Amino acid sequence: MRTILFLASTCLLLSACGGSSGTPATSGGGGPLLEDGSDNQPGGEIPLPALGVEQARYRVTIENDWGVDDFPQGFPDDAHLSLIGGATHNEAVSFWEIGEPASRGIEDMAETGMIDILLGDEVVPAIENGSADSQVAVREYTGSKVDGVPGSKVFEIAMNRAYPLVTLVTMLGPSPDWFVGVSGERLYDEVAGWLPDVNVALPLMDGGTKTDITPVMGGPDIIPGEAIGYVAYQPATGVYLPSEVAQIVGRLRFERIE
Ligand SMILES: [Ca+2]
Repeated sequence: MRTILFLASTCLLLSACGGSSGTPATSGGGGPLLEDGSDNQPGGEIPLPALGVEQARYRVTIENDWGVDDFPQGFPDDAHLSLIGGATHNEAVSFWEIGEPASRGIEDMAETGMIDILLGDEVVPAIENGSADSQVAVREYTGSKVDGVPGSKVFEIAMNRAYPLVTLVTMLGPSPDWFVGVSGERLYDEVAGWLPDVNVALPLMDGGTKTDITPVMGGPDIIPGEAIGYVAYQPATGVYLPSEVAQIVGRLRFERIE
């Protein structure tokens, strides 16, 4: 499920979204075309410094595809992606994984939408012990999909070559304990250098700490928490159910800009 690439169609979609939000949809393209087909942006921008530079900056676009047309069961009026929290880090730390129980910080993020426990109790200690480089915190909501247009939000992150991974999470709200995100997504590769354009599909995740399975806050706890897994809306039955199959409800795009 990691780096799933959406080629031309997604680029067009993202460009449209960037334009509508007042953010230029320019790209750091111009480097060599990689085997995975990334950096396929048109336009003759100045090439970015290659491979080995220590630092890079990325424009991050999150898209929310959760909308009433595709997910009609009890679709909330105030549907959104909540605060975005995370870290840039190395392989010595992981903040969440499919098949593992949620940490307290991930549980709180998935249940309440807050990111302070994740950042204060998990990311800060990782920074102090040298396994993480920086916190990521975006304290704004991302709207739902309306009339076929995904909600979107754009922000930037700074990367250091010694910490080539990024973890980002945000609650699908309102919900019992559902969230989307990436865990240890790699933006620097020893062979390819800084990756110019990484696109990730975001499945709907269940944090494993609440029993209810409709898009409503709260409900009974599961103690101890179960493994993080997928939950998916079933159009045939009209309800959400735990799933073995990833159902994509959003996307993250990381475009190198410096
Ligand atoms: Ca659950």
